[in-house]
Amino acid sequence: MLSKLRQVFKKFIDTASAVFSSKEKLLNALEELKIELVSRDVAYEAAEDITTKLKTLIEEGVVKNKEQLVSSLRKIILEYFEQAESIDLLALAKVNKPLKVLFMGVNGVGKTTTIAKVAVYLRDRGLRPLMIAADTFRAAAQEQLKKHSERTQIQVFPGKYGADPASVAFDGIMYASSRGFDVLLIDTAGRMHTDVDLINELRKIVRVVKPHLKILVVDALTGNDAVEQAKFFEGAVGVDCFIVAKFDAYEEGGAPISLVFTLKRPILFVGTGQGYRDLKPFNPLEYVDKILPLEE
Ligand SMILES: Nc1nc2c(ncn2[C@@H]2O[C@H](COP(=O)(O)OP(=O)(O)OP(=O)(O)O)[C@@H](O)[C@H]2O)c(=O)[nH]1
Ligand SMILES: [Mg+2]
Repeated sequence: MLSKLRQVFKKFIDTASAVFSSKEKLLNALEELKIELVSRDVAYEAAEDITTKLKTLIEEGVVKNKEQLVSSLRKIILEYFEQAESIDLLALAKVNKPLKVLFMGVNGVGKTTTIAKVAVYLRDRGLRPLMIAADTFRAAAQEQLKKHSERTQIQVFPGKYGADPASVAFDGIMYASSRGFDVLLIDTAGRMHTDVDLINELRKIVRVVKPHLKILVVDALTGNDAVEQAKFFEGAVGVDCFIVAKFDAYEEGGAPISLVFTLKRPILFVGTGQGYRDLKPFNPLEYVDKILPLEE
């Protein structure tokens, strides 16, 4: 996981540590770092911010050796994650009964699978989730959630293929209201920014459901496009936090930095496989430990 971004930083740190006496060579190394970060899914603005901050620290004489390079880079990146206000799903579920959570994202990123995982995560922690199948656009979507329901024994509120997803979601909320569910996990159809009808439909779902949390699911393997998706959904309906699916197969590494830098919203979980318990809370420190290990 994340090996390519780690290599980029390692190469830069080795090169830069060897040329501390030459300002010109250091600047070249920084420029090279910026380009390589972008090639590993770090959004251009984020890559520029990282290298500009580091350059200033070097010029001010704060960073003079390898250890200081590593610790400064770690600090710069950790600050991005600290700027995004953290979200505690379990705490939110305690104060909102039931907590309404809307899952959205482009086609095939992992929304439906992620809902089943989040449902299992919540049940493991003593909560009662209900999955609401408001993807009425794709015929197989209903079946998919039903299958997850059978396997996990977590209830699903079904919708009909072709029905209005906002009314399915609304009916699901009504159904849940007197039945003691703690969290409602609402699935939606995958949509691209070019699907004007589907985007208007998403706006309608948001108006009707009034979710406490709008989660954008992104596929780590999408690379830099994940940032475009984030900007688009933020503009269309607003995004409260991310779940990054398919993190288990993710080598490039930069997507978490890009997403959080761009929207200043946290990453709630990462998906780490196809199993129901392959969902981990995203831990910025663990992430930074992987891409910029203290000792190597
Ligand atoms: N390796 C891995 N595969 C995942 C992960 N999350 C989802 N997948 C796989 O990605 C594929 C698509 O997942 P879905 O959950 O159907 O995606 P979706 O966003 O609901 O798709 P649409 O509803 O068609 O837009 C499935 O084969 C999942 O098993 C993950 O964290 N790791
Ligand atoms: Mg789906």
